[in-house]
Amino acid sequence: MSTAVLLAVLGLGITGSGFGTGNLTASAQQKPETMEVKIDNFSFVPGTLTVPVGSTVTWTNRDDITHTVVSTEGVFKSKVRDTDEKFSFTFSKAGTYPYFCSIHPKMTGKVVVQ
Ligand SMILES: [Cu+2]
Repeated sequence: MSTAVLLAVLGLGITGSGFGTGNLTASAQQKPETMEVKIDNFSFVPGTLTVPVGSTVTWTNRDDITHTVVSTEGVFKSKVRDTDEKFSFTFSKAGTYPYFCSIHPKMTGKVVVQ
């Protein structure tokens, strides 16, 4: 799933053929992107990520222990992610989306969609 989305984004970037496909459809003027958040040493890096509406954010666990990515407001929730496992979510509405790791609740981050 995340590989397919990434390939779709790369393909659109090269051909410039538009944004009409799949879950990357966006109503905003800004170009949707695929952005990465690293989970490293019990932290989300970057802690605050700002993306255009329609962007897909992929979290990758770089720790050797498990983590989760859970929206504080229940918008998204990953399964338990082990080392090098990923979780992706596409943000189709503007807003601020705080999240945390349900295993280590002191780990917090947020995605700002505009
Ligand atoms: Cu954690």
